[in-house]
Order: sequence, then C-alpha cells, then structure tokens
Amino acid sequence: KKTKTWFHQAVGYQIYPKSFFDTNGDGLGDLQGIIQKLTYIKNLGVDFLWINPVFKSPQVDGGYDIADYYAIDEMFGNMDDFKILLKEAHRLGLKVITDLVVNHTSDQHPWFVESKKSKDNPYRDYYLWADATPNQMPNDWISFFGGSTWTYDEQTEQAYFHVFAKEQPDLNWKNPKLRDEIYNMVRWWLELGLDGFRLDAISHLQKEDWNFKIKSWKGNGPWQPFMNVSGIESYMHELKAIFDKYGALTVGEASGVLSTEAPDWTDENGYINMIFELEHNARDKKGNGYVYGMKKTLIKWQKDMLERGWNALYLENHDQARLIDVFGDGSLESAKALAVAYMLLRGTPFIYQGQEIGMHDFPFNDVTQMRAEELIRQYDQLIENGVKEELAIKQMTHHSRENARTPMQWNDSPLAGFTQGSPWMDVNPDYPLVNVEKETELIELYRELIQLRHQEEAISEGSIEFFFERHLQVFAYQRNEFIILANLGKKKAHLNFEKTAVSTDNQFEQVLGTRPRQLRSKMDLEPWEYQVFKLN
Ligand code: TEU
Ligand code: CA
Repeated sequence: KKTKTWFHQAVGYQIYPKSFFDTNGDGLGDLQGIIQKLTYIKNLGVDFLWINPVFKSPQVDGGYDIADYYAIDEMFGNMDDFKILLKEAHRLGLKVITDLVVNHTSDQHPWFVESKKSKDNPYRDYYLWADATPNQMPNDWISFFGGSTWTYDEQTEQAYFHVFAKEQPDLNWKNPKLRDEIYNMVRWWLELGLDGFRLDAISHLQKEDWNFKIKSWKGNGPWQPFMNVSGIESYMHELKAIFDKYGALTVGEASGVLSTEAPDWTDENGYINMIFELEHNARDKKGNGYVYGMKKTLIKWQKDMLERGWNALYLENHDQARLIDVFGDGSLESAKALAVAYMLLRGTPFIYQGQEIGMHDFPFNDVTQMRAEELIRQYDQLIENGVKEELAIKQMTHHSRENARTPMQWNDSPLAGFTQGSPWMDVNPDYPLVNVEKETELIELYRELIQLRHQEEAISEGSIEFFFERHLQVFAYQRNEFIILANLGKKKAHLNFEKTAVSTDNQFEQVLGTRPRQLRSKMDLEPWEYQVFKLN
C-alpha cells in the first residue's frame, strides 16, 4: 500500500558510490558494490537509497559534471549493473533515487562541445553566453567555487556562465528546446524504474538579468542573482507535472529557498516532496558554537514547516564534514546524542554512509591526500599567496567536504575491506576501531530510531513543540505523546519543566536512553545524554 505521503514514515540512506564498496579492485567503489551491500542497507531498516551521480563524467566535481545523462560512467559499471541494482533493491523493498543535475552539465557534454563551436550553432542557446573581453566579464558575480561566474572563450569572443566550476557550464533554462531535452531525460529514467530524484542545486535554474547589482557581499549576498530567482516557478511546475505522473519521490537541494517559502515548494500542491535546507551548516556567528547554530536553524525550519510542507532532515552528506567531529566531540556518545536529536524531528531523515558507524573526519596532512578539485585549486591559490603548506592544508580540509568522501569502513581487514586494490582516496587510519563489524552499538541505535518512525504515528505525522529553545546545548522537543531530550554538549545540563506545559506527574515511560531514567519536572542530563519518553 502506498499513500501519497508514505515518505513521512520513511528514512533514506545516502550512498557516495565512489567510496562505498569496490568489487573489481580498481580502488573505486562501483554499482556491483552497492548491489552486494544491499542486505546490509536493508537491515538498517531504511526505505530508500539516494545514490550520488554515477553518470558519465570527467569527475571534475565528483560526478556533478555530467557528460552523458543516459550513460553510466565506466568506473561504476554499466547500464545493466544499474538495472540489476534497481531490480535487487526493489526486490528488497528499497526505493532508489539518484541526483538530477540539471543546473549545469560538464563542459565535455556534447551539447556544450557544440555550443562552444560558434555563435550560430544550434546548441549555442543551450548555455548562457554573453559578450565579454578577456579582461572584462559581463558582470562581477562570483561562483560558489570561487572566482568569476564567467569564463572567456577566445574563439567566439564571448564568455559562458557557471555558478560552480568552469568545467560545469550552466544550462539555459529559458530555452524551451533545452527544457524538452531535460524533460525527456527525466521521463526516460522514471520509465526505467528509478523511483525519483534528489534535485541538485535546483534553486539556481533561473538567473537575474546580467546587469543585476549585488547588494551585499556578506553571507548569501553574492549568490542572490541565482538563488530562487523569480521565473523559476514555471520550470518547477513543468518538472512537477512529470514527477506527479510517475509518483516520483523528489527531494530538493534548494539553498536560498527560505523556510517561509519552503511550504509552498513542498506542500501537497508544491513542486517537490521535501527540501534540504543548507542553513544549519553556516556556523553560528555569535560564537555560540556549531551545535547552537544548527539547533536554532532546525527549530526555525521545523516551525515554519509545521502547517504545510515537509523537511528532509540530515546532519551529514557528501558536502559536509562528519557530524561526530563538527557537532560532537569525537566520542561515540556524541554521535548517538546527535542521532537521536535529529532523527525524530518532523521530516524525512537521511543517513549518510558511514554516519551509522560514527566515521570521523580524516587527518589530512598532505596535499596528495586531497581529491576535491575546487579545494585543490583554492589550496594552490593559498600557496601562491605565500601561505605555509601546513596551514593551507588545514584551511582547505578542516571540516571540509573532503572528510565525507573517504572510503566506507567495513571491517578491520587491510583498507577497511573497502577494496583489494589501491583506494582512490586514503582510508581513515582509525578503521581498525571504527568499522561496520565493530560499531554495532551506533548501528543498533539508528535501527531503533528508524523503527520508531515506522511504528509511531506521533513521530512520522505528529506535531512538534520545543523546550528550552535558548539553551545552548539541549535539544528538547515533544512529538505528541513523545518527549525527546538530547544534551548535545560536554557540560551537564539542568532542566526545569515547571514552566512548560508538560506535566511530569503523568506517567511517562522510557523508550530509549543512555541510562534508566524517569521524566521529572526538574532533572539533570549528563554530557551527551539522550532520553526518549512516551506518555503511557
Ligand atoms: O551542491 C550545491 C550546493 O551546495 C549549492 O547549491 C549551494 O547552494 C551553495 O553551496 C550555497 O551554500 C550540489 C552538490 O551537493 C555538490 O556536491 C556539487 O558540487 C554541486 O551541487 C554542483 O553540482
Ligand atoms: Ca571498482
């Protein structure tokens, strides 16, 4: 039975395929590797997989630079492998979504190769070109990866536009022919049996006019000309019509869509099922620490999405450092408390590969260990500017997205059982202790949290209210008959429920917790203690 809102009960597992499991010894994870680990994933209890891009790509940006939307990159296998993966996953009752990367393509995509040839090439308008000189770009906008959003092309004496790397030219969504090509491709994958998409960088499809003046260079200011710009609505409506027809599961990565706008994007009439906010990753500027900034942002999104709309919940993904080191203190206890804190919020939680075993940031100390092109480029820039190597490495890797991309740690055999060959990226040296076979405690906790969502309507559909909102480290909330408490810090916390609506005289029973407890009007939480209570 499949209701329209089945995903309210669901949990997703995100796979970064290059680092998941290698079956042919080339040091790169592959589709066969995912197939072989499907029962592991199924046993976690999750409902669907989100697989990062496996399409043909020169891999300038981890596969987010696609050269052929209809082909699997050789490094991962081939289309038959993909079909087997779909079939096997479906047999186990797991749905599969992949990234839909349609803000840009690779510069190796045949459309761009054509587009570059001449101003009157039929594909010219598939991309965004404007008059420029080598020293004068059409405007002063800057890209997410640093530098101008424009790259000059000598042959046609124009520049093309890109919000990410110069190898990722942005598509021209104003062109109906381009849109048709994209829509055909979307249909093709859904016809194949894919269950839906994570819509990459979807809020950037529409751009302001080139003469738009950037008002602030702080925060999100520089991105205003291409963040959720009006005009995007009609593209989203067209996409939605296709998604609806196939009942596709859709998750938008839509930075710049505000929490107050997100309900319109994700309610029953919205374009997509749910949205990833990116704000909680921006560090709290008042110096109250990562945890407080994260907590504040999540609470805001929870409140603004309470009446309408749906959140996609996550603390880790392939673009973020590991939660155990960013929000936690490196201890398993901290990873557990963080898991409880976010997994029971209102929304669909995602678990990123390795998160369930408490994988850590990597101790980078040499530039040869780095892989992310945009970071290596910034590193080179730092060195050129005279920054010392050690400092430059630290600046580029500390809590950077590189940390999420080291190989999955399966067991304590050499190279963590990830590969028989030489891994494309170093395995974290802590693998003898941190691996799937050893870290059963955290895995078990995730299983229990997933089960709670599956079994308890209060968790999947219930309302949410927060306690102690200003507390710097206690994340506490009520989901109907459930009360969830998590102390996200190293200090003991004193809670006083007397001024809240919770009557602790009622009989609450403990559902989960770091130690046996009862809910009391005044109670202490030990460092990283969590408790889940249910009204009897
Ligand atoms: O990330 C995109 C992304 O993070 C931006 O859309 C975001 O708006 C910006 O960084 C502001 O904070 C996705 C993928 O997750 C990432 O891995 C890719 O590198 C990127 O798109 C380009 O495709
Ligand atoms: Ca391989």
